[in-house]
Amino acid sequence: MKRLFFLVLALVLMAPQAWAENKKVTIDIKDMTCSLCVISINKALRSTDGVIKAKASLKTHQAEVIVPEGFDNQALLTAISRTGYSGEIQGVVSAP
Ligand SMILES: [Cu+2]
Repeated sequence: MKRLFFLVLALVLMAPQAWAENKKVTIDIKDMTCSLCVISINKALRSTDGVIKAKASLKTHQAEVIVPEGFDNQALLTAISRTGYSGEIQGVVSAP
């Protein structure tokens, strides 16, 4: 009986990690001016460890990046600045 209790406890404690949600980070990138900028920013974001999906848009001058819930958003800004652009986190929402 005691063993069962610990098993249930372990499952309950581990569940949030197992079903961890992703988040969508929207980043303002004001100095993005042409489709080449979009390509290099996409490339930089997509090659960043942990990034699930990334899409920069010239129309909105923003990039939307899907990363795991616990991901350090700063890594995205670092990747962007390495390509010569400057990004600013505009918002973070949870994503399915
Ligand atoms: Cu450009």
